[in-house]
Amino acid sequence: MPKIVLLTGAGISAESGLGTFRDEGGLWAQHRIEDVATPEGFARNPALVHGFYNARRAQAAAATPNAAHHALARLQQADGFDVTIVTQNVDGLHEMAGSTAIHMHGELSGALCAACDHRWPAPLEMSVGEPCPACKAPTGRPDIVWFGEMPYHMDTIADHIAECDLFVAIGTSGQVYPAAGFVQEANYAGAHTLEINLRDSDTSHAFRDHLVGPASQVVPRWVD
Ligand code: BV8
Repeated sequence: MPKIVLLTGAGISAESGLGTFRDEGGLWAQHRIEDVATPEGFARNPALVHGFYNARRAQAAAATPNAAHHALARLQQADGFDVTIVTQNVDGLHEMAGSTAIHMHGELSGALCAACDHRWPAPLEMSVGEPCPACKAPTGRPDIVWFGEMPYHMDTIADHIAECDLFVAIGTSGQVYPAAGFVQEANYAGAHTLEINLRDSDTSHAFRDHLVGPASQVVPRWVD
């Protein structure tokens, strides 16, 4: 059975109204990465980081999957293909559309204890000194992989890519590692590679095929 690995980035959720990071006016134009997406930033000013993720958690809770998410769910449920979705996104829209996905950068819906590594469903608003339900320490943080932290499920992802016949990247700028290196791993594995994006990314050169346009239009056409 043909094995497909799909890597999604913020661009697949853009038409669900969730801001991307590096497009015009994106999240990294409004906030310094060092302040809101690093462990050092969280140690320095936990209230600022909780505020950043509380706002994104509320936006994600109000967002709905778009036609691209739904098309990937159809593909994953179709007979005849073994489809793995690896997402850099933390918004939960793949699951809301009926997919299962590997979340390599964590999830807005999750909370993590910095002291004992316990995980639990995050409240809509997390605050400084959020108590861990397991060890009771005031060390709750968003269950998000920040810069300088090891993304989740890397061994599983590497195994899927090593065995895949087709690797498709959808809506990612190819600027953040290790995700940006996955296409090279797919090329080494002899897989066919396809990039779906509004425009060229930093890794477009490494893909054999390209489909250009908004994900909500291009992905359903490609899937169906
Ligand atoms: C690691 C948190 C090692 C979640 C994110 C120096 C010091 C430390 C590390 C490094 C360093 N130099 C390099 C690194 C590695 C670093 C890195 O890659 N830095 C970059 C900036 C150079 N990576 C890391 O730190 C990673 N960890 O290396 O650990 C290690 C080893 C041993 C032990 C411990 C550690 C961790 C990376 C994860 C960081 N967390 N975010 C959150 O807040 O959401 S990354 C951040 O960027 C987002 O999570 C996002 O997932 C990721 C990628 O962004 P994209 O999804 O691609 O979004 P972007 O806005 O960039 O692009 C949108 C795209 O969509 C565009 O191409 C656009 O054209 C397209 N688009 C827009 N609209 C549409 C569309 N396409 C189609 N349709 C549309 N409608």
